[in-house]
Amino acid sequence: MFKKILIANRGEIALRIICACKELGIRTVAIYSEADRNSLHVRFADEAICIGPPQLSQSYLNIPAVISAAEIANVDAIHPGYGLLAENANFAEVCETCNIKFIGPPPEVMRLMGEKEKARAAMKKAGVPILPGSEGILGSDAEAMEWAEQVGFPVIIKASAGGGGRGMRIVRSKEELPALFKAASSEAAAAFGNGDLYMEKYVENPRHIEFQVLADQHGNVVSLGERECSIQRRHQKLLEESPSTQVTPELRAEIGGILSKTLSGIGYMNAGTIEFLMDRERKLYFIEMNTRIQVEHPVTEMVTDVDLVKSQIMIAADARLQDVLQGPVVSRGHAIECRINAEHPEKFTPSAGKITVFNPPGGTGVRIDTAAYAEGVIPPYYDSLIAKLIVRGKDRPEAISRMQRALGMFVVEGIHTTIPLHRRILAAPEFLVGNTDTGFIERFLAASKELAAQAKS
Ligand code: MV4
Repeated sequence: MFKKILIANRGEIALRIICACKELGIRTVAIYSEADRNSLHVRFADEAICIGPPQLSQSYLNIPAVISAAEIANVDAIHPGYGLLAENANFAEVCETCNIKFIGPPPEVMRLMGEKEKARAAMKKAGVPILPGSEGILGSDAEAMEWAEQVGFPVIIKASAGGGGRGMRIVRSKEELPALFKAASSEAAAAFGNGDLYMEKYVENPRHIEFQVLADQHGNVVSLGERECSIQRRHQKLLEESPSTQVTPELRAEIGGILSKTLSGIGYMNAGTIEFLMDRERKLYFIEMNTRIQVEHPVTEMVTDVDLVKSQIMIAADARLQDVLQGPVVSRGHAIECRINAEHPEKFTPSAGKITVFNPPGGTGVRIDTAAYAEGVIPPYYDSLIAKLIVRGKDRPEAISRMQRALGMFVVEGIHTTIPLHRRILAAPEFLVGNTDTGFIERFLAASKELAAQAKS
């Protein structure tokens, strides 16, 4: 087992990784920027090294600075968390070269999944269902037109280097295709330094459902079921739950089986998330794979009782899945996560500053992952997630009422948060019946606006 791990991250996920290390008896090294001197990840790590000024490019994204810290502290491994360097194959390669274990899949596999068109082709070849669409990178708008007519409008053009919605265009007719192709291509080139595009049939208001897997370094893969993550705004997830109300045990087993075979064949290792879209017929189609631990991993942990971060570390240290899991994975009850962001409630703009009061809720079935504390300052340089409130109940109704009461007891003062928004979402009739496709937030916000206008008149 590793003796010492460097955590190449900050905030709640850095603390989450420190928790896993402490329970495994592994020493921890935090890295931090000048803006994070008073952070809890610095306080709770065994060692901490300042790696630069607040700007991400000069601190948490500065590969030479991160590697220097790892060399000075003489660590065996680096856990990248999510975001930042977590899906940077070059970083994983540098770690390997320096004889430091990168806790994640091999760089080649990260690179394959980072090229969305290649990932799609690999999944198709292995028998994972994908949407009808183009084969290979689109060479020109003329080629795009040929595929679009074969697939049938509406189609969606996506950046192969993309993800998170950038370089994406929905095309509803022949006439608008050339201009949208050009726009997507230049947006992708500017954002990712790569203008490569591919095409899929467009699914109207799909659900976003993702499967969590763990794979060891000996070819064994296990599926830990799905998370439903359709409640998002501007490609930022707000609320996630597990299981999905729309996935039957048969469908879960079918997809789990296909994924195990496929990922074993690809040589996948460590934790991974396979994203699907679900259409009105409740069919699942692969769209992308994430090669990291995700923000919403706790909902899977709550229903399966598997510690995913500890599993990642043990797998990277060459443990076998059977020794990591010590028995079959069984899912019980229902879990929900609300992302508590420091942001303005209506405008969704970041709300940095000092937290004056911080009273997190507790009680049965409640978990909070956070690095926030009273009198702590939320710096303006980083993302706005300040806490994740996760609950588990015996079923969805119990999880919902538990989340409502926990949100009602979560007091944060000094900054604006998404707590009031979550309370309203959880009370929405559409949410209560599980009608949570990717169009939910838009309908919900329009209805809230309507209600507010009526109340005034
Ligand atoms: C789609 C789609 C409809 N049809 N692909 C958005 C981000 C990127 N990861 C994939 N995305 C989408 N791909 C096809 N063929 C609709 C979206 C989409 C979406 C997906 C998941 C969650 C929220 C979304 C919001 C808008 C669009």
